[in-house]
Amino acid sequence: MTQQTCILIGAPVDSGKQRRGCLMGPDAYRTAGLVESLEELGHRVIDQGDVTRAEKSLTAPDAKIHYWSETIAWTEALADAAEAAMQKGLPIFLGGDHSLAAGTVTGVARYANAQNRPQFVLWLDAHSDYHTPTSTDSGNLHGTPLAYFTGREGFEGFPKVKQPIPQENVCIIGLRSVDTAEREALMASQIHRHDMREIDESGIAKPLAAFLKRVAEANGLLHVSLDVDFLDPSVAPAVGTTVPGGATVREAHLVMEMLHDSGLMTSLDLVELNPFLDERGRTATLMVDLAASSLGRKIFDRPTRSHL
Ligand code: 6HN
Ligand code: MN
Ligand code: MN
Ligand code: MN
Repeated sequence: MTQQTCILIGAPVDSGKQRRGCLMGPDAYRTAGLVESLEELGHRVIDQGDVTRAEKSLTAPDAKIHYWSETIAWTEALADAAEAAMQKGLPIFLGGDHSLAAGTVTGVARYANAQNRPQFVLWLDAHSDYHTPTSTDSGNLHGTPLAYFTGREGFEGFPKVKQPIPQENVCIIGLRSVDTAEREALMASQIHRHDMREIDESGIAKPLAAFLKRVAEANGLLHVSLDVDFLDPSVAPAVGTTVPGGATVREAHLVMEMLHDSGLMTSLDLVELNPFLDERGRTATLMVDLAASSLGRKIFDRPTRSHL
């Protein structure tokens, strides 16, 4: 198995929504044994501690938007941290809510651009997070990062996205809660989207294998953004935006195991964990186990990548 240098980067971002608690995420992952689990797999692990952000006071384009300045400051800080970490190994961003992906994805995309390689994004989530600051009803910016890094409008005040991720390089799996404005924009886009109905009917391996094949053929870099609510709330209760009907423990592990087999994942976000809502650490532990699967933990070795 190839040994990786895993760079752990705490991103205690809590500005993407009003319910507080995601700022405790990075320490919950550390407490649940993330470092030890990855070291046990033979990887080198460097925990860089938590990123900090600047203080800013900017005016939001609309009064309904929550924590505009804080989220912009996090985006700047995390984009820089992500770009720098890509030079050193495989960054794992310990969130923090999903607004952090505005920074992490644009940062890794800057690195990909410098390498002359295309950046791909796998978004594992109940939600599409494809609102713009104009279309959002809730005003919660964790519902917007995918719109930001694909270059949609309405983010003036945020760092300008110089290398937007092409729509066809994005694949969302796990969808079951999409707002009307997001649905219309998604339908008009080239973003690959796979809802739970499709997973129920044809299984989760099929759309993932097709996407991984395209990443491999393009010699792309692959950022994976894992939202806790991709999972069913019965197994992952520690999240503010629970939606019933999510991925099972095995479906989620299969995704991570296939990612490992593909050898394509170059960066990873673990987002939306709210330890304040957890039950004896079970959600944090499951997320750590999923990260371990994506980095090579398996039940038995398999001779070939038969599903690809
Ligand atoms: N997440 N679409 C809803 C909103 O408020 O815009 C939910 C967003 C959830 C955000 O999954 O990271
Ligand atoms: Mn999300
Ligand atoms: Mn979500
Ligand atoms: Mn597809």
